Amino acid sequence: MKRSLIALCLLVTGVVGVGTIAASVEAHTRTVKIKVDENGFSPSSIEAEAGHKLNLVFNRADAKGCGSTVVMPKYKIRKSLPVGKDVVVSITPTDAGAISFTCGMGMYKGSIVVSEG
Ligand SMILES: [Cu+2]
Repeated sequence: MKRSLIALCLLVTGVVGVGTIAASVEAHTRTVKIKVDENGFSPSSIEAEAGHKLNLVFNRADAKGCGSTVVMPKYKIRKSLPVGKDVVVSITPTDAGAISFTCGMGMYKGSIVVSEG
């Protein structure tokens, strides 16, 4: 009887422990929606922390302007942006500093400002 109670305690502790880890990873992931239209990216400046995952969710509002592609040279990312569809770009910056992204022709500019995690 006492033995099974200890086993139960361990089980509960284990479950709580796993739950806490999952929650903290989740809390350290930042997701930012970015609208792409004829004015460029909004927001065009995004803050992030080194070592924490960042999901940028690009959504092209209309076919005007030239936001059909997003490019992030540092990570060799180049993605098409179909109108009205969420396109996710996930990165985990390792160092503090600025990471730029642009449209396919470099007219629309955006920047990820990474601070020490
Ligand atoms: Cu352009």
